[in-house]
Amino acid sequence: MTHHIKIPKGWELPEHELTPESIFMNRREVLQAMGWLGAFSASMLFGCAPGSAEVTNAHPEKNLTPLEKKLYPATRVTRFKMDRRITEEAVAASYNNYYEFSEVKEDVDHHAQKLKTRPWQVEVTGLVENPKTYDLDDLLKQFSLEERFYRHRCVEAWAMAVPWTGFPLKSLLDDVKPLSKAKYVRLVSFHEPFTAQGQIAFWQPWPYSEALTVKEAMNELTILATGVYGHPLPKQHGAPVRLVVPWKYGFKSIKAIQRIELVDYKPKTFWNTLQPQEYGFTANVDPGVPHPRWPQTKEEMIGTKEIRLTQLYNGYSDFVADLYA
Ligand SMILES: Nc1nc2c(c(=O)[nH]1)N[C@H]1C(S)=C(S)[C@@H](COP(=O)(O)O)O[C@H]1N2
Ligand SMILES: [Mo]
Repeated sequence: MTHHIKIPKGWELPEHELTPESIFMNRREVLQAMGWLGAFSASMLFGCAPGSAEVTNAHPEKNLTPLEKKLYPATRVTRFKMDRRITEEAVAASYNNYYEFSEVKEDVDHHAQKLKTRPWQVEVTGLVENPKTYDLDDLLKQFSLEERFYRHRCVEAWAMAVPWTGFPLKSLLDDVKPLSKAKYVRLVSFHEPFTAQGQIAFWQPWPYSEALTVKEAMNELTILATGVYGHPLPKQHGAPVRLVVPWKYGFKSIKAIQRIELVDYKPKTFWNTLQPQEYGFTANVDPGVPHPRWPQTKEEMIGTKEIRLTQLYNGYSDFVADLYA
């Protein structure tokens, strides 16, 4: 039985509660802090950075390689029940959090096209028996892709339901064989301040990084996604490979991963370093834990604006509750 908890319209979240992830990241602040560049205008700074004018392999979701043409769309797995309508693709693809490119969700899809996502390698290193660097194509060939419908809940109180294509992170970890002293999996995104204008904020802990316990990383819900809506990821969703951990707030699901490191200490992470009171390390979706800026007992679906009650572990208790018992 599914739980259809639908709250009447009119309970919609006030506009001011749907403000961006952080107040730290507006371009004006970035420029003010860079007083030594006062002679340059914003357009000089952001328009003339090497490489930024050139759009490289834009729209990987439309320009499939022969290998990708064989692999997409992947077989759908129905084990993960969906209790709501899937978000429209165009809505999910034009409302994104990706602070490397813009603090304005509606602008991310445009700016993110600058990232060169081919060729791409993922280095898996640290406390493992077989450290290994995978080309994206190695990942696609070695691990079998499947499609899963997952809910996504951002700490900012917006939510979506999306068909990801990917494979369990566990398959990759089994391949490199973590040593028993490895306790955490640290995931690191790219660092290209000349491509990603948000990274000009040098006082922030770039590159974006996240971390899970090894147990969380091995959970069957945890996937590395290479696609969405039946095709490779568009850049704004984190091409060419991102994490998806659907029982945690969205910021844990790090995009454009370049390095995965097994470590024996609790790593520092991007948002937790910037604002620890607002972004806990564990970040399990929990309507019982209030947030200073956003309501956590309810959420608004992007596109339809439907309001729903937020569920503990985002509704994935059956899969993860025993991790925290
Ligand atoms: N590298 C990177 N990954 C990131 C982010 C980011 O700013 N940079 N934002 C996170 C946040 S806050 C959310 S809600 C999701 C949004 O994923 P989507 O844009 O595919 O919906 O990505 C997460 N992954
Ligand atoms: Mo988020």
